[in-house]
Amino acid sequence: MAWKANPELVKKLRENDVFGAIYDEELVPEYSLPDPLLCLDGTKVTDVKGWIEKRRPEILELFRTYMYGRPPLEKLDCFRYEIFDIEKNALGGIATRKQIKIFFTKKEIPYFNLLIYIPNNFESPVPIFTLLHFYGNHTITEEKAIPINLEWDRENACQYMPEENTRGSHSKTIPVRNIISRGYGVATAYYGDILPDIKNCYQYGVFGAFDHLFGEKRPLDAWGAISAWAFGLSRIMDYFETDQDIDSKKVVVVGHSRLGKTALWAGAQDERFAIVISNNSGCGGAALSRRRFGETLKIINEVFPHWFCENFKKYKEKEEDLPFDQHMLISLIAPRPVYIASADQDLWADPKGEFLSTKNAEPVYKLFNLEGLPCDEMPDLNSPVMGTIGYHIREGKHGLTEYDWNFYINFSDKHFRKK
Ligand code: GTR
Repeated sequence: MAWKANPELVKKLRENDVFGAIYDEELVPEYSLPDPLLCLDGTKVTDVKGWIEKRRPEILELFRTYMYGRPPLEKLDCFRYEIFDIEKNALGGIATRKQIKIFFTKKEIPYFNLLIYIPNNFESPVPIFTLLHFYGNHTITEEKAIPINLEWDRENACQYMPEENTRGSHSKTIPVRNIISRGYGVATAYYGDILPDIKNCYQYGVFGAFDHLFGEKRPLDAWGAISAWAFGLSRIMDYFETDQDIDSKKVVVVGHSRLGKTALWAGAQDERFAIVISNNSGCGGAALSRRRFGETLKIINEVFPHWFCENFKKYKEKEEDLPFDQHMLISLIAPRPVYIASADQDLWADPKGEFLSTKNAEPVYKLFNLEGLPCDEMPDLNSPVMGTIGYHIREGKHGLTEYDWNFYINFSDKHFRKK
């Protein structure tokens, strides 16, 4: 049976709503989705060549110009990294830990620390999951060799030094031992080191380092925070290409929530990511904007004005004018496998809208003669579906859980360990 939102929950959300958000399926406006295969000049793409040479670049350009924005530079000429820790006997001997400082310029800041665990009992190079995280690397495991650094308090827009007792406090969101035992490496970094997630982020992180290249004024399509974080993910990928323990052809990029939006945008642009996974990414991520269900473009742009480029603000309450919708973001990942996951109680992120954009990316996968998403309507709760496109809706709240991870690993096994 197809999943449907719990009417009790809908009622409760409606009663407590302060944004004027839609939680009832009946209130979703009528809309029609742009065709991912229909070019701006009115011609229709009918083969892989047309997709790769014409339509894909066109769609990428639309997302860059009107939504996520673009960085002021194409290539980093002074990218450098410094490996400051290698421990072959990490996590009681099951993994090798590496820590790397990744610098964006010749200067000492900005940089971010990449924490990597590589399984010891599997043949290298290994496939690897990579994701940005909301807190410092020391919250992922309890290992004392992971430095505790300043973090950003999002609410108060200031920095603070986390307490020693926060070591391992977010270990549940990245179950490192489980991932390692399945033969995958895992690499993570704190997103605030790439760019702090605050309205006034412009002087910090990669914006502080590169925005002078724009000249006097930030253009209307200058990168927003999601683009900045996605840029960081691509720099992690640059590093992977230099590390012989990592199979850089088998990198899975994952992200939760705003970092799920980021993983999709990183994966859409950077074709080196072999699999892309979005966990509860919602509005501005996997969910269709035109449904205006839960969080809308108006809400997201007003609460988080720094996430997208200036041009995107024009589409507040004008979703139907967008030359794309989020199914086209997912279609940019084709022919590479992509997995989208929702949570039952996370109506703010519009699970049905996440499913529909996933399903509507399928015509592009079909062009490549690939299976797409093997179900026609929304699957039942806790019933993952996996083709080249995967989808699940699990019970519970907004969050990245061990349940989600188990299926991300199964999905990666399905595609990487094919006989
Ligand atoms: C919410 C935001 C969502 C989602 C989430 C998160 O406040 O409205 O778009 O990204 O934060 O990142 O946890």
